[in-house]
Amino acid sequence: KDIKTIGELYKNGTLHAVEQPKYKFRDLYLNQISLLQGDITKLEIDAIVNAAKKSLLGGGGVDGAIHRAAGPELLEECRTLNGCETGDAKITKGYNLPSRHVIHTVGPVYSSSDVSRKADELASCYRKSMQLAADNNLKHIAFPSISTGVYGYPIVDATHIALGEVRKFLDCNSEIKYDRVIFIVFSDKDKSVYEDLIPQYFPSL
Ligand code: AR6
Repeated sequence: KDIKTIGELYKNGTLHAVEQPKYKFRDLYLNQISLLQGDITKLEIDAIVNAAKKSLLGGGGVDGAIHRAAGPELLEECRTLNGCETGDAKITKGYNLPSRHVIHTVGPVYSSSDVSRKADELASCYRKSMQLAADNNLKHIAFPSISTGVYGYPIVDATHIALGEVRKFLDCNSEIKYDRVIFIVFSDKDKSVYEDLIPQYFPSL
């Protein structure tokens, strides 16, 4: 299959990354969507999405990694934002990150007793983040797998929501020209879930 290294995309001017070789891309759906495995803090793009907590004051997981890489100025800007509701998103600069912006979104804490509300909240994270990127004229955005770490959302269910909501957003907002939406996963298991489900939402044409 057509897998490109980040270095090749870099040369094409499609994407920029500070550290190269461990990333592999699979481009799908009119080259608008990529699946990437690696560390989101290394991506030199317009915006990376942070799976944050309501206070926006940092934490573990991807949130901790982003704050560590961005440096203390990110926390300073986050303090001015008065937190963020579950399902909502707020934008900051990227500071020491190679990414120019961070879109902080707060996913739901999973509980099996309230599945449909949790699903709506998770979908809202993707929708609001895409909208915020568009409002700021950002052309590349990378999503980690929101809520599927500390917040316990089952990966298969969460991936259906992530892919379905991004597809819906692109279809409903065809006037917005994203260059690329990236889904970035950490583990091999998460990668295989995305690989299995992506064709349902983004068939190669
Ligand atoms: N790059 C890409 N993906 C990553 C990285 C990274 N550097 N680090 C972790 N992941 P989580 P949540 C993956 O727990 O479930 C924090 O404490 C990870 O493998 O970061 O939304 C916040 O402050 C998993 O697949 O986020 C909140 O309190 C995915 O990112 C809470 O955790 C999300 O895992 C949010 O929990």
